[in-house]
Amino acid sequence: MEKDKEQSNKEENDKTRSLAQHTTDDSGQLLTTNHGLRINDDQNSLKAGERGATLLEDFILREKITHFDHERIPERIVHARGSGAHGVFKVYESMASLTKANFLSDPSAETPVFVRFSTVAGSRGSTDLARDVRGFAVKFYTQEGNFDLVGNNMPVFFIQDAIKFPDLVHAVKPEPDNEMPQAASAHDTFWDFISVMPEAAHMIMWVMSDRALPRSYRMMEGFGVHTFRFVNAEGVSSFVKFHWKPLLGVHAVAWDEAQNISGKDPDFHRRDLWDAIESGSFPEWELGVQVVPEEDEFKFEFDLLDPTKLIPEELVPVQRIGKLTLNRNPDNFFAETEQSAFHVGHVVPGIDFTNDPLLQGRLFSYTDTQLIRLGGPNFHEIPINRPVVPVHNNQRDGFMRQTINRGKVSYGPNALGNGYPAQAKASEGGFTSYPERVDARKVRARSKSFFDHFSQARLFFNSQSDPEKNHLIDALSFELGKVNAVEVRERMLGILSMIDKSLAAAVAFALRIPVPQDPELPVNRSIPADGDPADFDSYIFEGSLTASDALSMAGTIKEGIQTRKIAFLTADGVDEKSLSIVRDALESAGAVVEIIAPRLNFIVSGNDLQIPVHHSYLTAASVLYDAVYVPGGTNSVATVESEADAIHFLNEAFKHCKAIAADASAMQVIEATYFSNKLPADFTDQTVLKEGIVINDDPEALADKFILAIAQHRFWEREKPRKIPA
Ligand code: HDE
Repeated sequence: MEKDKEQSNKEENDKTRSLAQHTTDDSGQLLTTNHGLRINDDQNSLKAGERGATLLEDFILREKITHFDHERIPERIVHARGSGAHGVFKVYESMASLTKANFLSDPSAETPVFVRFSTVAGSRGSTDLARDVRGFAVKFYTQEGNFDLVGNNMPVFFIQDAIKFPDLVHAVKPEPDNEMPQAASAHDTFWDFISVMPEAAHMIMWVMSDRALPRSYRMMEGFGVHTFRFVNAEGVSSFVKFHWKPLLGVHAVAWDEAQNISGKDPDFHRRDLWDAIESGSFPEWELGVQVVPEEDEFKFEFDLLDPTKLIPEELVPVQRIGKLTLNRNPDNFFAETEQSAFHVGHVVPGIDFTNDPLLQGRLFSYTDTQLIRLGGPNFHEIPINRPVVPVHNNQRDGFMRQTINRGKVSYGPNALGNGYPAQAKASEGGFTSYPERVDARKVRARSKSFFDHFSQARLFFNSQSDPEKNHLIDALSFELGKVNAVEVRERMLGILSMIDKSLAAAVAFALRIPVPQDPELPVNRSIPADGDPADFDSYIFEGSLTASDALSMAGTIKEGIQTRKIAFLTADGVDEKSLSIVRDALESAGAVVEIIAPRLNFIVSGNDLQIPVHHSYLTAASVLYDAVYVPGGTNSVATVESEADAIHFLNEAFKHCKAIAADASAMQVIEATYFSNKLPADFTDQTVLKEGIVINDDPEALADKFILAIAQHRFWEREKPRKIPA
């Protein structure tokens, strides 16, 4: 059923995107060279005798090796590691009162999209589970041309001006002398830079929070970050912030877990996205907008043009205006995901820019980077980048030109070509920039309205639940613990103390150094040129909002267990009922159950049935699952109890705060874990602990409670007590 739906979606997408697809299918075909010559022997090169030297004449060998030698292209300078998927977007109701963008005005239109998720700092082959920002780039193939919403999973950014981007990236990338560490911000140069960039304070809170460790790409939010403009058919503009809200909620893994996943399955997020789409569990997000009328531009305590600020949802609610569904995996990673080229400057009529200085710099960067990465100016002709509407202009030639333009005329205006291609009037969909009034001196300066660097960092910290605050403190203690230069740690404590004194004290406690008493704000252009760095108090503003629920993940959607992965720890002799009743219940609720046993292929149940095994203890690991269950059956339970890997599996699941269930007859396995002595003395086999442990002798009752527990995602309360006083 789901497969049929997927197939029809695939056909629909293929149809809509037929212009953009150049697929090839080799099945049943004979081997040829790149120029169509059929190849008779692809196993042996041409030699002077069977044991002789290879001949230069062997054009087939040379063509093949040359192509291979050139198979790699430069990886993206940032966001090198990523995964993509195709899908569709549909607006719920016409947004025509706010924007003339066609794809946001017609609820019956299904716009094909390609989405690429990424980490930022790591190389193309690095782990998915690095502590990092995630890219969330969406290409809408609209009937008015491509619109790229090139966002992140965090709503703010490190810097306020594009001119600092190369510095930020040099600081976070592996250090230049020894190329270490890979895909990690926990090193001296990153924190040195941050410690003298107070404007990064807010973003640092996000990157040190669990948002930097998503459980899945399917379970993270997306943000356009900058304030953009909507412009309607009457030319009226409003400011807009874009959001993506995942229908599965926003969930993260634990830091210890993330580091383990990086070893056990560095492709964890890539695999998760791929598997969900292959199985028909299509990931979905709602597109949200926060709209601010033009006349309210100066109504806020922060500047709408400052990309280190968000608009709290309490001040401007997020309206959900449409849905994105990812329903098709790419056919070829390189051709589609790797060659996809996004650009914030790809807009359609009805969407326009603001003067956010970070956005303005990005408008230059994205085309420039594709020129080097994709080898020339014709990257828009690569199938994944082509619009679904035809392209007509007088641009010609260049490396790898695909289009065969007919005729003599490649200029305009022209008379020989009857004036075509002709400019489109606004009424014909021609793009006109919003005629924002500009009357100013040319200056290299920052607006004073950008100089509050701490109030929203504080808002974020204050909005976190206790476990989230603990994680943030642990993350800062970890990262600064990996920094060798003590003065960098000290300067960072100074920055933290400007955000929140108790936060700074908790990190200082872990580092065992005092919080500097009179920290100075670094002398750079993050404070007014005539400002006194020693007078940092004057740059510490109190925002009027003290907390915002939307900034915490604690209150996120916790309904259902669709696509959650559950491990069953088993062995020969398993009680078939205790296994299959729970498995069937979990699967009917949409979860994915995997049977783990000492050996592969199958186990034999107590009643002599063969049950397929997905993984042995060798290839499975607790960190790759959301929850774990130990079914009954005397021999199975005895084997699992004596299997060190199985006990480790449960211990890790407990440490990472996951739901754990066991048939009451498997209690001896639970007793072999380190957490058995944490269970209360009055623990009975009918109890569902608030910590998410379910033991029951009735598989049906157990399954019901287990499903409720898995849906909670994590029982963070199991962790150590809070680190900072209330
Ligand atoms: Fe990017 N960014 N960026 N960025 N960015 C790139 O373009 C850049 C920024 C984002 O999946 C590059 O094609 C500058 C903010 C995503 O292919 C490059 C500045 C946000 C992706 C570039 C920023 C982003 C990129 C590298 C500061 C969130 C991956 C490869 C002015 C709103 C897109 C490429 C994909 C990629 C430049 C800041 C998001 C070099 C100069 C803020 C999701 O052009």
